[in-house]
Amino acid sequence: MKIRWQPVVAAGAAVAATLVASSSVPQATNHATNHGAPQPSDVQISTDPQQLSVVGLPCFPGVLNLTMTNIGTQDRYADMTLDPTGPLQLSRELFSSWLPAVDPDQPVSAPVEVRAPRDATPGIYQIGVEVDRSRLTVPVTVNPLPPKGPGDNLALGEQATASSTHGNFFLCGAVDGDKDSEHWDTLTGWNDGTRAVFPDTYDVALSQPATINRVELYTLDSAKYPAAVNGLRDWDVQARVGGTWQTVAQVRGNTAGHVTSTFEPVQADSVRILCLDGNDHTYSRIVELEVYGS
Ligand SMILES: [Ca+2]
Repeated sequence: MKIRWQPVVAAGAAVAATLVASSSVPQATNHATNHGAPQPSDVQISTDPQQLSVVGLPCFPGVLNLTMTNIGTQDRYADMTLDPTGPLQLSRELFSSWLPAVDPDQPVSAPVEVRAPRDATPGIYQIGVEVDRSRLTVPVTVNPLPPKGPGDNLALGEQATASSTHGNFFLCGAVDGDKDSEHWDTLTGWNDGTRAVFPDTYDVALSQPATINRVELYTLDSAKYPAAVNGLRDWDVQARVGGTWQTVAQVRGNTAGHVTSTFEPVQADSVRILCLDGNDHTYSRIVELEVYGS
């Protein structure tokens, strides 16, 4: 089975699903004792994308953008409830918002992260999305776990932590399998949140202790943002061995987009990039961090 590593949300072809439930129901059929309550058809709901693929790794969420639009004539408050099936875990199961009735209609959106645990049975599950009596169903495919044997990237999708993360970026963006800097402005890559303050740290915890001897770091290096101008310049590669961080490699004065650091094999349970400076001296930027064993 081919495993799709990128969340479907990254695909440009994704188009918002739209449902206006009950919109074909004539207003006259609503029951007579309506004390000014909004009609079910007042809120249009959609999700982008319409379906998701996820993998049961801790730092590999799929992201679903939820949208509610008041298409009626009365200001109102709305609760969108999310109902996941099977092993799916959501970062929220309720999205509530005040929805003023304005012209043109003003959509209100919020993201939800969708995860599956490592032991999730691969298959197709779903998330029910509901406002009043309007309902959508979003299919979610849980793909098999990637191999993590010799020669495989041990950092892929594993739990990342960082000293800080800029609000426009995802913590997990540097372990999502996408090392293409041209995707930087959209979804992939980590950017710290403390401008012109160093050091910054980006850690990834391996699923189990492993003998490692190589780290591949992809910093920002695109046509618009060359590494020599905006990439990571100085950093230490550290491995946590027996609970203690050890520096296993050092990189200084880098201007390349891709740097391979090899070192004597160590048995480690985590890898850290200790970011000491960027070429523009503002932010630490990592598009992808890969860890390999011997
Ligand atoms: Ca990435």
